[in-house]
Amino acid sequence: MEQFLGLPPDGSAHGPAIDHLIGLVHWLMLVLFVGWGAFYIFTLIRFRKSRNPKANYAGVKSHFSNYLEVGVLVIEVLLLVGFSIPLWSKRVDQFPPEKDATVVKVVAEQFAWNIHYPGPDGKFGKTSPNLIDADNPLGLDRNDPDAKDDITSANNLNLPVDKPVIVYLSTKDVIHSFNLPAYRVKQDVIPGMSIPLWFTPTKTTAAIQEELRKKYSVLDVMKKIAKVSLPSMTKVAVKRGMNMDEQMMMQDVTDSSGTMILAKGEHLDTTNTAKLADAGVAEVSARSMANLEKFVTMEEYKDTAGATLVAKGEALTEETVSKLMTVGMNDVSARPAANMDAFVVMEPYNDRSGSPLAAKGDAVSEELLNKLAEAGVGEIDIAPATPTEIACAQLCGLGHFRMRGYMTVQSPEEFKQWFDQQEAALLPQSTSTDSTVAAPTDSSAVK
Ligand SMILES: [Cu+2]
Repeated sequence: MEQFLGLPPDGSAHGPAIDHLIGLVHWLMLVLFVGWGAFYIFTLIRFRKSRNPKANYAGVKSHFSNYLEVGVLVIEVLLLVGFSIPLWSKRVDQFPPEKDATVVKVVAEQFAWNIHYPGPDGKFGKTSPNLIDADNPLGLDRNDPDAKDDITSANNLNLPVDKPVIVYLSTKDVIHSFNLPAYRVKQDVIPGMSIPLWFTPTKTTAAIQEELRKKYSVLDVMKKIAKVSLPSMTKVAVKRGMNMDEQMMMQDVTDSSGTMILAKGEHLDTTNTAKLADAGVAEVSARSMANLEKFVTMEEYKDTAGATLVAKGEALTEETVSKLMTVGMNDVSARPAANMDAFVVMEPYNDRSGSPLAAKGDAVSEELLNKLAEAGVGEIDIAPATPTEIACAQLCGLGHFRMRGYMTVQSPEEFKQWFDQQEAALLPQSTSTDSTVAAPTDSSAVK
């Protein structure tokens, strides 16, 4: 059952038990769905009007349905008491001792995850809401002796594999939900509370990425080649309040005194159609730009002097389309964009002469796909670029989709190396006046 549910790969010690329970619940639901569905169809046929012209007010006399309902109840109680509650109690009751675990605080905010490590002394430094600013989202008091060695990072959670992790969760604003799909962790984060959770990662991010490795056909992508006609110029009748956002103006419109009303390149959205209507303009020249940016070029296009105008593999954005029009192109050879940027190649690839095209871990960009096709590479091994991440499982505001953290589970050696690097980055802050090297690399790449 678990294989059919499309669950993400599982890299935690408690994960198999959770997946097993999810599987059992789905089995029960499947049996109920088929059972009740069959019963419903049976009653429709058995008690149809033509066979039962008169309603029977006495109804069913047998106790069969009662037994069935008690049976369902027994299974549900069994799932709850036998599987769910023991699993839950193990998560909240039996915390490992802090000295044997990686302890980290995670403070959520709209829309980021602030990570706080206690440093080698194992003590979290004091934090205060009064110290919170853009450079110090945690409000960490660096003057506190316990805070001197604390590591902070935004959206980057690094953990060593095969060692329990204790996370203390809190939030600065609204309710968020800390979700590590690949480690079967999900916990709501409530303002004003510090909620602990623990789990043991048993697989590194690299191992999970390897598990998700799959073949991807470059040939298939390249086969989708098509002739795309660049939009021709049309006369568009302007009506107030009309939204024709995909129409791009191909002329400047000025009033009688020469003041610009609407410039070439602007789009005919509701505001702009109103402007034109106000000025009494009834018709303009425009081109429809709808859906063109979903295509990428399959050839290089040059201007009359022979200089590259648009390179191979470029998206047909407004800019590229405008460029192509200046040299009078009407058709271009293009293919639908593959949108594979969230994937990386899992092996290095070379061209025919042996010089490298892509290293392991390079993003599967449109440019790379073109290069690979040119070099005759028909199939590549790919995997998601970030197979382990922190998601927010709570619709916490308009920027919710931006609330994405990266989680890297590493070997103990790799983790130690990362940890030491972070510590070394903290040192100059207290010993030298050079403040440019003070910030740990991770925390600067936020928001
Ligand atoms: Cu959130």
